[in-house]
Amino acid sequence: MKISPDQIASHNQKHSVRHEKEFTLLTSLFSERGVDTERIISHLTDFQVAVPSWALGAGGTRFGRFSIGGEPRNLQEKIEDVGVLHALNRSSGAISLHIPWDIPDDPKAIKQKAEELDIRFDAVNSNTFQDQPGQKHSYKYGSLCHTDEAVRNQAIEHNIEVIKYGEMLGSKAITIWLADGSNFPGQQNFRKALERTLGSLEKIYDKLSSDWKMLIEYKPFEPNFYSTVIPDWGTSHLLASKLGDQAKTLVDLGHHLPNTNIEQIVAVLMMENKLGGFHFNDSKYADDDLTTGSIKPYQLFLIFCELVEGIDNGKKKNSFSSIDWMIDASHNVKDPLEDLLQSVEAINTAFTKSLLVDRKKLGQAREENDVAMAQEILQDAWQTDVRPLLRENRIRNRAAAEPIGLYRTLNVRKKLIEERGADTTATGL
Ligand code: PSV
Ligand code: MN
Repeated sequence: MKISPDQIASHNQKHSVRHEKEFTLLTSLFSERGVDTERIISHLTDFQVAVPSWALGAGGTRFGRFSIGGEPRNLQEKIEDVGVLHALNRSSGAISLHIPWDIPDDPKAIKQKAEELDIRFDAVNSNTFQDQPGQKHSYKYGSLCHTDEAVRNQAIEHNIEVIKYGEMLGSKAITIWLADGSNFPGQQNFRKALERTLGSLEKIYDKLSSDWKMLIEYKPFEPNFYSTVIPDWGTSHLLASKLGDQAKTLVDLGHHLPNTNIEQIVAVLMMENKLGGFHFNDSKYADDDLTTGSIKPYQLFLIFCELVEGIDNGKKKNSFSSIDWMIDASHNVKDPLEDLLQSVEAINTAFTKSLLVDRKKLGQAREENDVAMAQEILQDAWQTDVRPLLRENRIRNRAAAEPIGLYRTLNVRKKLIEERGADTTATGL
């Protein structure tokens, strides 16, 4: 399934009158406020969010999984689906692979397919949280932290293999998330488990080329419910600091206890040049993996405010391109492709609004401890309807004025079902 430039052009034609009206109004409001519209559009054009290879099918819970039909049957088809998303919004020009769910058996062909669709490979993810058929040692009691050196070595080898796959495809980072931890008090020696994890990570880190990053993800609970070896950003940061400059922390928005101030974590990590990447999603309770921006869009905006602050004003060299922007979500009831389009739109919305914040005025309000004014300044940006700007960015980049609208007009899901069948199941969780 491929969306043609003609289909996009005729869709955009239908939206042109309304769009012109809305965009002209917004730019005139912006020029009164001294906002540089072109600067924002150029940031938006450059900003690409990677789609997770494991989120292109309908997810589920341990209670059940309801297939959407037409799910990609292999990696080639997953890349085609990302191609559909990217054609619709021109903001999804990357894919993040999970190994062994998505082993590139023919890396050359996969790379070529991705290049044709203007898609690059973002971080590769290792998986030592599930046992694979025929695997010698089990990860039931942990992987990189395991008490048995043979299990640790198997997990280390797997991570090194993942780096090799990534190298073949042009990835520049490996993301490591460990399910390692304990379910009951007394089960694990916390200090020894962390020391063993560090020792294992050192062996993987040694295999990184100089232009690669190791992204260390943290999570407070699940699947272990008493302790996890890397429960929080502090522990991830500690490991990343001990490992070296190429190791960084990855912030998955769902990996925090309720009401954690994630924007503050982002600010501190940026201060230390240790923010390596993001897994965007949203949640009401914890790792719900819901559509980004569906529950706490204001929090997302505040996170982006810190990102912009850290990039513009940080003493250490942070840049938008030095951070890996990825989605990590699961779709139980929605069409995953529509859901991903919504996530990218929410991310771009928060990003755009954060660029509208009058940083000079905000700095002044902070210096003067004018708390109400500081809030007014944030609200001024937050309350602005930036949809015409996002649409303008898409139209200029030959994407669809209204991505979900065109997706539905073209009956993409129906066509995918005709092509692939109604009962296909994509690999992933
Ligand atoms: C774990 O909850 C996680 O966030 C990690 O990033 C995994 O790689 C991914 O989800 C698996 O779905
Ligand atoms: Mn994640």
